[in-house]
Amino acid sequence: MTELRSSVTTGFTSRFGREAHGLWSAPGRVNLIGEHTDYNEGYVFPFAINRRTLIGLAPREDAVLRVASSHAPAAVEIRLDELTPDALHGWSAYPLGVAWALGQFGAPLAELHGADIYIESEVPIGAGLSSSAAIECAVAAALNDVWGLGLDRRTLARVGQLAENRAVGAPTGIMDQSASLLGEADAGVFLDCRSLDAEVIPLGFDAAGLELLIIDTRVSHSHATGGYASRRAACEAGAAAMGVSALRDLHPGDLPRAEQLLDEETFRRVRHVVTEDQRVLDTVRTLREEGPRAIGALLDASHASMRDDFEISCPELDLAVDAARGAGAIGARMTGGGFGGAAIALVPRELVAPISAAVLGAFADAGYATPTLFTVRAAAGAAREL
Ligand code: GAF
Repeated sequence: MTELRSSVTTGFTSRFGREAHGLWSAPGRVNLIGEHTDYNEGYVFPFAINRRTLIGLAPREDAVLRVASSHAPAAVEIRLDELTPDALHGWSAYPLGVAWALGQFGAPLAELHGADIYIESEVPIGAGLSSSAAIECAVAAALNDVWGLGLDRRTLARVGQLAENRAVGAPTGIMDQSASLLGEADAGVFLDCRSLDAEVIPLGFDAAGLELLIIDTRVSHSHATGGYASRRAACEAGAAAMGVSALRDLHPGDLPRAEQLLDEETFRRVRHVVTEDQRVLDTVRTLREEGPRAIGALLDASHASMRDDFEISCPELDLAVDAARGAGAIGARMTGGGFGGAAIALVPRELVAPISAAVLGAFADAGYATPTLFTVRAAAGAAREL
């Protein structure tokens, strides 16, 4: 983090020719369990990770917002009164979309001063660890502070989601931003995506001698394209056919009726969501009653459901999960929106090296690109750093 701080400080000065007035950061997230349940108003159990996006910001005298990033050669600028989703394109739609979305939540954009913002991130892009939410939440936290808006963290999560839905055009749910804003060290965020009630629950991985291993397949995904939206549409069609406002209202006991009513594919989509909601509840209960070593079968079942019923896995993710499990992982599953990105494996600390070697060997044997492996810890949510 110290290195990232000095890099952002220097980057800000070289892009804008003056010093940043403050630094804010927000983490990426890993989802322990509860996939594609958030937009169905169900349950999720992610945690914020110790990989962060850091931004430097300095207010401006005029009403212009300028954003620059270590990944982009040129800054993008726009007047605050010109902010609309249609005016935003490419990477800058994430930070600028947040400014627009704050306006939708009451920020008087026409009366506010602009700002210069510089962004750097250590959250891998496209790995399913929500580099996008990390940008959105860092910017939301910063503008909320400098504009004196006083919005609470749950509202800021909705701001980030609105930016992603309307400015970026990805029809995603509320999970990633909630994890990035509400996360705490060594704990998961158990979120009811209907009420937005969140409970921070200790994970106990460290005390149990466990590590969470990320296997980034480097198969890249984007949620602004087809697969994610079509899964969401299938869920909404399934809910409508079953006469409920969201799949959250169905329970495993409703599945026989769903099977009779729905076509075969929609039924499998619905079965994933309904059983996944139940697995989140079971994971939280098991964690509390028996500790983290007992949740492996739930992680495994979640992966099977995404592979077979929701069909959002890919051969690389399946191989990562199988190889990790075969080498002694307690449980493993793909994480995030799917169609690429990363798998997670819950592993005894002493097996991190042999499991990593087994995964790398399996990928080499299959002729797949070499995955990136690293462990993550649950970390604190968005914060002002300086
Ligand atoms: C992506 C989305 F952004 C989340 O809202 C969630 O739907 C997830 O995919 C799947 O669980 O990360």
